[in-house]
Amino acid sequence: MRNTTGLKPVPLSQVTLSGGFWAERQAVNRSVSVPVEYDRCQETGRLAVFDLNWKPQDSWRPHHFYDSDVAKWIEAAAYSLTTHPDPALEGQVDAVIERIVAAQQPDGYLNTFFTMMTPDERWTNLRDMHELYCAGHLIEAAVAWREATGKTALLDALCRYADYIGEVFGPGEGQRPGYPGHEELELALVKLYRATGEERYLSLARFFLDERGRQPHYFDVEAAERGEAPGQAHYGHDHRYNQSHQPVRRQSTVEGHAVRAMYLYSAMADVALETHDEEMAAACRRLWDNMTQRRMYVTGGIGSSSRGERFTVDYDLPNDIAYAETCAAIGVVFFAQRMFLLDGESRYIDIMERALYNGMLSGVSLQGDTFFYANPLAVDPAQYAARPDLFRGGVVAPRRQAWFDCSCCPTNVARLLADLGAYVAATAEQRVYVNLYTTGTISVDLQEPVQLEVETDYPWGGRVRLVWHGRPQQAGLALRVPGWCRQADVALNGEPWNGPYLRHKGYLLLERCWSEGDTVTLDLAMPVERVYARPEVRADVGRVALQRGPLVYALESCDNGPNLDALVLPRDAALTVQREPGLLDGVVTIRGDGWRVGAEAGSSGLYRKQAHAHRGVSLTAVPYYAWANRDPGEMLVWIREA
Ligand code: FUB
Ligand code: ZN
Repeated sequence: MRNTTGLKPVPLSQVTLSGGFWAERQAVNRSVSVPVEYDRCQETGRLAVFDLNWKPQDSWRPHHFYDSDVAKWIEAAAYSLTTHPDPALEGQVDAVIERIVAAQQPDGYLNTFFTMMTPDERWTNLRDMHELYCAGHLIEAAVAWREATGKTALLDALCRYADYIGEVFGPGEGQRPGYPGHEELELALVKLYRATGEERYLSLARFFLDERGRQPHYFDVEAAERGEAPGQAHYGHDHRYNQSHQPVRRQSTVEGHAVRAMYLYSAMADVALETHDEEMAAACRRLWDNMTQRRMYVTGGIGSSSRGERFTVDYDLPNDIAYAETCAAIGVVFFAQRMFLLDGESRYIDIMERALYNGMLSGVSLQGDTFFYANPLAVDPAQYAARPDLFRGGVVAPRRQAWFDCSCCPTNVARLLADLGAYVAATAEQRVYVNLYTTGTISVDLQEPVQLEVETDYPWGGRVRLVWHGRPQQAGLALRVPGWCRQADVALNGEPWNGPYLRHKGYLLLERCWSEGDTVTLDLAMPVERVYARPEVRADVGRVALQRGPLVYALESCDNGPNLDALVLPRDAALTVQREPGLLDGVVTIRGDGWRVGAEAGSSGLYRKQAHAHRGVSLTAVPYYAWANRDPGEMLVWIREA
C-alpha cells in the first residue's frame, strides 16, 4: 500500500499571503473579480433562477447549469472571507443563500432548471443535463460557506439534497445505477464526507465512480428510455467524451472533455486516499503520467481540441487552435494537489505550479474584470476573426471577455485564486512541507505550534527566506525543489546548511531541533531556460519556448512587431532578464537578439525562388499569463529557433 503519506494540506485559515505575486492577484480577485462576477450573475438571470419564477418575457432564459456558476461564486466569496473578513460581502452571500435554500423542493431536490423548466424530466438525462454536476458545485459551496462562517443553512440544505440523491442512486432495489455525465458531484461528496464525517457520502462517491463505464452502459439505457436511437452519440461524441468508455479503474489514457476528466480523476484520487484503495490510486498514476507526458501544453493547459473541449491523441498539441480551457487548467491544479497528498512527490506540485502560473492565470486579466475561456499558445487576431468556425468564435478571442454564455471559467478562477492559501503547504506528522513559495505565514500544529514566516520575491527571484517561530522542537522542514530548478542552495542562520539533509521525493528535507528565530534561506537558481518539446509534437518542431522559474514566456506583437512567426531566435543567442516594475503590473522580461525573416523592401509576389533576407532584431518576451493586457495583437509561445 503506497498511499499512506499522512499528508494533510494546511487549511486556508492557517495561511496568510501578505505580499508579493499571489497576494496581488488575490487583492484584484477580491476587489474586482468577485464583485463583477456577482453583477454578471445578477444581470444574466443566474441569481434570479433561484426564485423559480422565470417568465418567457424575461430578458434571460434559465440554463441547465446556471446554478453551478452561482455556487462557484459563493465558494470564491467564502474563501475570500476566510482570509479577509468583509461584512458587506458576507451579507450579500447570505441573501443569495436564502434564495437558494428557498428553492429546495419538499423532497430535498434542488435544481432550478428542472424545477422550473422540465419538472417531469428529473434524472432522465444524466449524460447531458448536468443535474448531478450542479448538485456537486452547490455542495462544494455549502462546505466552503460553513467553513468560512460557521453558518449551516446551506450545508443543511445540501445534506438533505445529497441524502435524497443517495436514495435515488445506488446499487439497491429500485435505485438507479447512474452517475454524473459531467463529473463533479463525486469530489464534492468526498468534501461533504470530510465536512460532516458521514460515511454515506464517501460511499456514494465511490458508488458513482465504480458504476462509471459498466455494462449495460447507463447512458445507453437512459437514452433508450428517452426514445433515442441506440448508439446516437452525445453531440457526436462517444462514451470517451465523458470518460465512461471503460470502468475507471481500468482507464490509462486521459480522454474526452478535459474538465470532466480532471474532476473525475480528482475524485478518484480522493477516494483512493480516503479508502487506501491501491487499485484506484494506480489508475490515477497511470492517467497522470499519460496526461503530463503526452497530452499537456507547456503552460499546463489541457484539452487541445475546441470540438468537445477535449483531449485528442498523444502529442496532438497545436498552438494556434489550442483550446486549453481555463477550467481545465484549474482541474489540473485539483488533480495535482490530490496526487501529491497520495504520493508525497513534488513532481505533482511542479505541474500544479505550471498550471497555476500559466494556463490558469492567463484566464483572467490583470485588472480582474475580463476572462479567457480558451488559452491558445499562438494567436493571430486576423485569423481568429476570419475563421470563427475553426476557433469556436466567442470563447477564443484575442481579447479577454467580460462574460460568456457558458461562463464556467470566470467563477472557477475566482474560487481558486481566493483559495490559493490552501495549496501552499502541508503537514505529515512532525514535518511541514512547503509547496508554493509566496510571502506570508504558515501556521501549523506539530508537537508544538509553529509559525513559519516566509518572505520571497518568487516567481521573479529564487530566494526564499523562512523564519521559524515557536518553542524548540525536533521537526522536519520539507522544501520543494521545483523541477525547473537545477541548483538549490540552503543556509541556516546565515551559514551554509551543514546538518543532515535528504533529497526526498523532490524535497530538501531539513531535520533538526528548531528554535525560535531560526532562519532558513533557500536559493533556487532561476536562469532563463530554453524548453523543447519532443519531436512528436509536430507543432513545436524547430521551435523553442522560454521559461524562467515557473513562468512560461510569450512574444507579443506590441513589443516585437507583426508576424511573430517571421522571428527567429538563434540557439546561441544570449538571453537577458530585466525587472520592469512599470510593465504589466510589474514583470521580469526576457530579451535576446534574433532575426526577422523577409525584411527586404519591395519584395513582391506570393512565392519566389530566392530565400528571404534576415534582419537582426531584438526580441522581447513577457510572461504568458500577462499577454493580452495591452493593445490587442499577436502572441506566440513557441518561437522559431535557428
Ligand atoms: O459543462 C459545464 C462546463 O461548461 C464545463 O466544465 C466546461 O468545459 C463548459 O463546457
Ligand atoms: Zn470553463
